[in-house]
Amino acid sequence: MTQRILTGVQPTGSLHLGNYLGAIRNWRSFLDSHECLFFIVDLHAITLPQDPGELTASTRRAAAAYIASGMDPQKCSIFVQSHVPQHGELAWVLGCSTPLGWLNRMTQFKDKAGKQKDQASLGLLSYPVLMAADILLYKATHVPVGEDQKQHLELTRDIAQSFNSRFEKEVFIKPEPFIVESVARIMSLRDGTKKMSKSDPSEQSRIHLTDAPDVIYDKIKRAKTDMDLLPGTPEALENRPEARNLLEIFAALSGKTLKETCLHFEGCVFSKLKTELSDLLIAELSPIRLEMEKLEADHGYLDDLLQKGAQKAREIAGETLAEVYATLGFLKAK
Ligand code: AQP
Repeated sequence: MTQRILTGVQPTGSLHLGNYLGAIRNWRSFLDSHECLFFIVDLHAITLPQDPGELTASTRRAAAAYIASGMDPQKCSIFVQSHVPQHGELAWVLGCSTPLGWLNRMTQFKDKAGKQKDQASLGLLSYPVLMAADILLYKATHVPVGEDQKQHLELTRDIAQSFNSRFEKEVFIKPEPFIVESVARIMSLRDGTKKMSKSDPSEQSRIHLTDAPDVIYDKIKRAKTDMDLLPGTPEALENRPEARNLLEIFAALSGKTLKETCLHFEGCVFSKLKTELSDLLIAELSPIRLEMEKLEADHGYLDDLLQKGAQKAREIAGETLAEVYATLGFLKAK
């Protein structure tokens, strides 16, 4: 059976270094070994309010970021979630048999809904059901997930299992998580205890893939640090979240381990780390930024490519949905 990978990012703003190191950069390694479907999850994005104009621009920018980061459109399908209506259709079917208790346990819902649970939308609560539909529609065998999405993938497996058992048929494949252990969670440059995030109100908290070299230098220069010299071992980074974050970013970009990186900077002041880190970031991100600028200027090319990706996705998704509808006993449309 084809090993199929499905993964994506929400177009909720400009992609940042966390999205790149934690997700997109690792997707390249699947291109030659798996059938790859990379999508832009706009239906998920609207679980929180989005500005319409910004959403359109962010969707094209995400597609440009995928391609510029090495997702060769000849080797994978890139598409927008809302271009494939089967996502919403399957989500409804799965939602009809997913117990509310399962959804109420999801920690991301609790985090995002906060104390105002009654004010949170149905979409925010049922987000994991839509995610299950995304994955099960394509019979994805593997899904690269960050630590924060592990619980949602477990729910997807439970939903698949419960549907298959009820109808005594292997309609859905239970997907395996693909956790890239080597990649650390990239934290905010302003607060080493908070993850780097598109929705952080501070622009200084993150490096965008589109940041020019002078902006990168400036953000790294202003990144929060502490008063001590840099330590020689990872163990000594306990309670030094900002130092750990900058060293981990350096390690991820240089291909060194955190231990080797600590040794390299042992006893140094932060400014030395910041200079070397800025140089590394600029070398990695500049070609991506330049390629993104070219791609973003060509809406025709991007939109055509996304249409082709959606066409392929609709073929696979349509087959699965037809199988699901037949299993449920829905009268076949003429
Ligand atoms: N800081 C991070 N470090 C490592 N990985 C990260 N990812 C996101 N932030 C970091 C990974 O990027 C992928 C896509 O994320 P997403 O856009 O779908 O949603 P998210 O995780 O909620 O990302 P943001 O930036 O925090 O978006 P907002 O602010 O809109 O919620 C995922 O694989 C994620 O693990």
